[in-house]
Amino acid sequence: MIRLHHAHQTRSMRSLWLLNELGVEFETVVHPFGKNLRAPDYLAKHPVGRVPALEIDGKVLFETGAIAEYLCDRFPQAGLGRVAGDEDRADWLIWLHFAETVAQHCASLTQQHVMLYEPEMRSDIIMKLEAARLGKCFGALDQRLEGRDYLLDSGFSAVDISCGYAVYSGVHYVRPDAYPNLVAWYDRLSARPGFQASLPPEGEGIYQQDFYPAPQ
Ligand SMILES: N[C@@H](CCC(=O)N[C@@H](CS)C(=O)NCC(=O)O)C(=O)O
Repeated sequence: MIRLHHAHQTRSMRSLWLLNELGVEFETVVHPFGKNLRAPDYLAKHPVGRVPALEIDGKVLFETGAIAEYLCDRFPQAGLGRVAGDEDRADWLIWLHFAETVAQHCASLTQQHVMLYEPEMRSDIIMKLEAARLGKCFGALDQRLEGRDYLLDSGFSAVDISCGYAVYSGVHYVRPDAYPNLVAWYDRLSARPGFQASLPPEGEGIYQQDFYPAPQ
């Protein structure tokens, strides 16, 4: 049995979306986002109490990049990985890991705008800086997507999921209108049944607003 430990709208949505695209059987344990992830039984699965953790083949995997690579190797028939020797292997690795460059800005912005609920806990400078840095990442994705439907020349793969999740999170903080290639790609991704099946039930999740503007 494959079991995914997930919290709605967090990075574990990447692994959930990938599992949905792979079409394999799995179960999902949904955790509330918060201190319960530091309970001893969950810390036995993830050493610092984060999501996702994936139970598979008698092991518990953590880190979305490692999970993506493992699942693509384990279920090659889905064609979402690019193995060593494939001409898109280097690009697959680059965009798999660039997804975390993007997501770290989203995580910082989520901490500022959503988790630090008292205004005096927040930093205007960090909110502005992180939004600007996230915008640069949107620019890099937009540039890569010029003339391409997906991040790789060979078509849709797990790296679209990894970066696509980061953009799902990021559009809560940076408006994507200035990045037309990114918008067209994200529209293609978000229409996929696998993406739709990874969304939380109405009203659940970490975002209470569609958009959190940076302070002026
Ligand atoms: N690099 C890790 C990041 C995992 C991570 O930090 N997940 C966040 C959710 S997006 C988390 O569990 N945060 C809980 C917390 O900080 O308390 C990955 O890609 O899996």
